[in-house]
Amino acid sequence: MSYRNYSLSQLREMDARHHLHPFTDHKDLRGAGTRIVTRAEGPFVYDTEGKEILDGMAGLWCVNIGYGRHELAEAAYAQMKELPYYNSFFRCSTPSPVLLAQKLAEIAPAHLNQVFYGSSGSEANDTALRLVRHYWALEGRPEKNRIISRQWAYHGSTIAGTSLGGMAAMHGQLHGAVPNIVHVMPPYAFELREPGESDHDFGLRAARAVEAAILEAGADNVAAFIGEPVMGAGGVKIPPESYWPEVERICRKYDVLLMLDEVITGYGRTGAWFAAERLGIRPDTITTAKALTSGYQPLSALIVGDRIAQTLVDKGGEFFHGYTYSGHPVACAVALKNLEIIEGEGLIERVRDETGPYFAEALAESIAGHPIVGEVRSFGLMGAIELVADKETRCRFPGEGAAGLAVRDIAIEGGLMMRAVGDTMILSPPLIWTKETIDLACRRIVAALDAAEPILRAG
Ligand code: PXG
Repeated sequence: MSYRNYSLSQLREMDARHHLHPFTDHKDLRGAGTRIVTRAEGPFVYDTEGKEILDGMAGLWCVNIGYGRHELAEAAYAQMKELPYYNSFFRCSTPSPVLLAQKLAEIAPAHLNQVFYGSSGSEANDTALRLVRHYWALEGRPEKNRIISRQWAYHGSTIAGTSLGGMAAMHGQLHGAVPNIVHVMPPYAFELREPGESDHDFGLRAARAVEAAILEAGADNVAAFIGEPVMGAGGVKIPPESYWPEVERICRKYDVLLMLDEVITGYGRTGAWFAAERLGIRPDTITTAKALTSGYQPLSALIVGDRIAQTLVDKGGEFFHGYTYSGHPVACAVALKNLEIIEGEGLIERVRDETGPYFAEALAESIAGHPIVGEVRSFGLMGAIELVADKETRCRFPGEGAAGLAVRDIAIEGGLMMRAVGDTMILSPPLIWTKETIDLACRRIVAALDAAEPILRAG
């Protein structure tokens, strides 16, 4: 039955009655109701009232090729007709995950050549956590199992994802995290840099927090460090250039594996297939999901380095882990078509050479000077705008996060979907955005900031 048989108020009422939403205060939602999005095309989404909204978040950081790409629908349809599902357990395989694994090995850094599939970034990180611990156990060092992560990290919402992540509110509801995971300071200069400290020095200090955690545990007890190249859900926190090379040096020094979570940064967002390339580092695992299919199908791929894969093969023994939908043929067929489009349309080069630099300039020129903006920053097509009450002191508005929510709601009303992380406004647009789309977004951001300012100042 089509949703068109229902009125907007009926849909909203059924939503409220039966649908528990992710990351939602349900009491609050029952009062406010949901915006029901029914259709999308190119860079725009449309709600039931026909309102057109420029999607500054690419869905949830995932719709890299934009909406309405029928080629992906056709790839799914063809695969469903031929073989909708078969598993990859028990010495079976199907063609599309095989072809996709080969493609991922081709585009990933040279030493990463094996792929383990799941359906979400959270699952992929669960796999990554098990795999690095299994690796050290196979190497005869089962006690080398501690994982170092960072405060404000987001690695998913399953128990492993939440435990790896560093979101205090999520940990508060966990009632028992996966043991042996510790969190160190993130490289978030806007709030953590000392007065007079250079970006470079701050980056080194943040990296050395990783070393301190290794030394505290004893290197023989530390399996891996995990981090997002640029923290996404934590607020587009971009590390100083000194950070990642120093983290990598420290990991190598103590023989600690380096796990990169590229669920957001993977597949072009930073102007490279993977941010690892841009940062010039050699991770042992790369977690990917989201833009692997541009969100058209749920699919994740943990891309595994030769060192770990070789041990799995050489030592043997079953790795007791996997999901019904590991290597789902329809999702993998859609991913193959998506990667073909990203490559064929030169979207990565476009971000690297054209829209990424233009996005940075546009934020600096049209947003940074606004009286309630304390900083703008971007990395490829990920951007952040820090809201402040006082530009000089960078003092925030009262009521933590309230300014962010106000600006977000005004921006959506004005036709731009932005996300707020506390008082940091976030953008992560589809890679199909042009310079003109960036200009349009900036006009809508300025309008939202202008409209919000008097309201925020009035308290
Ligand atoms: N790692 C990273 C770096 C992510 O950003 C995940 C893992 C988990 O992926 P799944 O597919 O299990 O959700 C993510 C997901 C937000 C938001 O509000 C961000 C994510 C998911 C939902 C909301 O910014 N990132």
